Amino acid sequence: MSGQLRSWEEMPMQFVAMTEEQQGFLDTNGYLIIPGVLDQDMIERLTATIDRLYQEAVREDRLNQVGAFELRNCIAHDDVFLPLLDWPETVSLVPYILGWNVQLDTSHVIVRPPQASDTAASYKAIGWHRDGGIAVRQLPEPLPRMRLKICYVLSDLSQPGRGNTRFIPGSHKRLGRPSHQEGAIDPDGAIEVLANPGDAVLFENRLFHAVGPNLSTITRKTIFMGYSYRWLRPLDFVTQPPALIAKVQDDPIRWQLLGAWATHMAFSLPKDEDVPLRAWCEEHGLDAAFPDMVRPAK
Ligand SMILES: O=C(O)CCC(=O)C(=O)O
Repeated sequence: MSGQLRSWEEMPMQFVAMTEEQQGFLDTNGYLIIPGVLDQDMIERLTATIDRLYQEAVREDRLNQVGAFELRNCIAHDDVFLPLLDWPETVSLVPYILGWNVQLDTSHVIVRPPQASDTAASYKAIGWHRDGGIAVRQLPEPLPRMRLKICYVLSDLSQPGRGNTRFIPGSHKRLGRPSHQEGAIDPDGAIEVLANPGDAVLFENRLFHAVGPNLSTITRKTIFMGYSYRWLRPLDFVTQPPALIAKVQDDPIRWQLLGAWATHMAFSLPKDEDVPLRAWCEEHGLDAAFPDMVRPAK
């Protein structure tokens, strides 16, 4: 590990409180933008690594069918992604939303290079969907909130048309697919998410989202880190490589977030040693603020 990552190794997850305003916005809209969470040094290190991985993929003809670069479970590919596992300004918010019984369930680099200028405005790199794969088709509605993603923005997405993720605010609480007027590019109420390098965009699994064309000259670079209840299966891996878990074995919360366990029923009836994040929540008063969500009866 580099010197900078070693300092992260030595510091346990810091607590950053979620404000009532943030909680209210997320509850109403299904997403939340947290500005400026990555410092310039982190932006540069992540970008340099993603640029290298992207160039390798271009050389080896590994872009996907829409010309984008995707790297699933990126946290197992390069140590530069490891600090995002418990990045204080964002991951501190996860227990407010899902409680302490959580894991990382995806870490996904997505790079979307500029597209041909004659690409239709209605083009979608990914169509409108909720997150969770097959689960969201097999579960009856209304769906529960089960997962959330934190998108770290590395390139300038402050203007629309740059391959920005699109959301339908409020769609997390509605039944069925969003209404869509005939001939309209997007369903009613759709927005393009605008964000600057270093910003994080948190959104929950029920929110309808899609990706439009990148008609700019800027290559869109993003990392999606997902968190969910530990009794759900992860999205883009089965279990993390033991060598990766070994890197965080001295930090109980990182160990939990990477999906490690201590007891044989850890995922259905966790004991305290399976879920050290529980003690962390208690230490920071989250059990008092959210008694049902954060600290169900033992
Ligand atoms: O914005 C993107 O590139 C894809 C986001 C998305 O659809 C997802 O993470 O499920």
